[in-house]
Amino acid sequence: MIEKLVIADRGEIALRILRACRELGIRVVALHSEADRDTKYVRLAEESVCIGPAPAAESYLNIPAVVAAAEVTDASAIHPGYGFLAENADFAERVEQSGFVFVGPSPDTMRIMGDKISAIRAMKGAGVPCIPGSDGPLPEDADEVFRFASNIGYPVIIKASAGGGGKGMRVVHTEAALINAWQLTRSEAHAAFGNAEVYMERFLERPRHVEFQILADTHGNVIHLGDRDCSMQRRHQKVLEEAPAPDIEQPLRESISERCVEACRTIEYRGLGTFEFLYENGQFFFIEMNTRVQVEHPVTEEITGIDLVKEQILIAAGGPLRYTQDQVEFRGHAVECRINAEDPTTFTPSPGRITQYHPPGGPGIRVDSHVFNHYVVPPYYDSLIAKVISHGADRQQALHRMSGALQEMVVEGISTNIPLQQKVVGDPALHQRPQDIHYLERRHIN
Ligand code: MV4
Repeated sequence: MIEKLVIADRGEIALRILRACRELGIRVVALHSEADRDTKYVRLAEESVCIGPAPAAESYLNIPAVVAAAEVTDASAIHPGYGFLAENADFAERVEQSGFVFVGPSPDTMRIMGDKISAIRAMKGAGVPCIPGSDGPLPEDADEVFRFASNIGYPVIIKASAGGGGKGMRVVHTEAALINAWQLTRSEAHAAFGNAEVYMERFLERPRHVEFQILADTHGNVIHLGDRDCSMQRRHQKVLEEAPAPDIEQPLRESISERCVEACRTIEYRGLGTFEFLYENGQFFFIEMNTRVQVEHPVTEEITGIDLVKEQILIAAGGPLRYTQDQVEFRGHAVECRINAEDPTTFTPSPGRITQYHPPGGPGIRVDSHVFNHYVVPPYYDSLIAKVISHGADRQQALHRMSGALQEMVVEGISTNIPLQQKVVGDPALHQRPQDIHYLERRHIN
């Protein structure tokens, strides 16, 4: 068993992981930059190590400093959280080579999923439905690229294989625009990722973003924990997530989750994983797989009652899954609102001192946050300061409880997106039906 674990992330997820460790009787080493010295998770951790100055490149992204901190504290495992090094296969490999348990899948699996072409190839091969496309890197020859596009049918999207999460992609509506877009995406990909490889897919115009959560141990057991709808986003930053994804036919939901489970068996996946899909006209299309715990994991925890971070650590320790698929029960509906320290009109970060902090509470309300009265939000990192999660018997109750929670919540001294979240949660169109990935930017902002 793991006796001491290093948390290689900051903010709310560092506190979330610490709490899971406390339940498991695991001692915690909190790693922090000079800017994060006075934080709740550093205070609550049994030990802490300052790994460098405020800029992430010199602290949270410094692989030798993170591994050295595990060595000097004699820890046995490293949890990478969801930011910084969480999906860095080279980091995972260094962690394992240094004799530590990496809380996540194998470095080889991370490498496959980090390269989007190889991820799609693996998933298509394992029976997961994918978007009609080039099924591999685009060739160097312009005529062949034209042929690919006309076979797929316009509009198409060109994506960098090393991209993901919205970086390095371009939509092409006409043959006239194709070659330019192809060359531009290639050179951007080369500059941004050092890898010019791009692929092509049919562009889906108004899909929803629906993802499936799976859990796999090292003994061949795999279960799924249902799905989440994350379509409410702005510039690839999720704003509101919910579970289960509304208005999906139950047989289709079950068939896709079974494909994901089967795919995990095929590739011998280990740990917590998320299959991201686009959902349009009653069909699912795989786009990417995330190999980390995700920001929105609490909505799944609320409807299943399963502690995903705890399970993730137990799997890393070599334990068998503690649930069979039959033992997973889905109860009600959950919604998460991400509360960011940002200007409500310009969306620029709003760091500074929180002078008043009153988190909401009551039945069906959970708040995951590392902040407190007089906490200073540093300017160096992302602007997430809290996640408000509501759980109810059904979607309507979960949304209603969320409205009340947002009204109750007080954060003063800095600007937050609470007013925007209130508008989103009160939006009649969202109550009526789940919306597509472009809805928020069309209807609420910009
Ligand atoms: C797409 C797409 C439409 N058609 N692929 C953006 C992030 C990356 N994970 C994949 N993305 C998209 N891929 C095809 N073939 C639209 C998006 C997309 C998107 C996807 C999920 C969530 C938000 C999004 C916002 C803009 C575009």
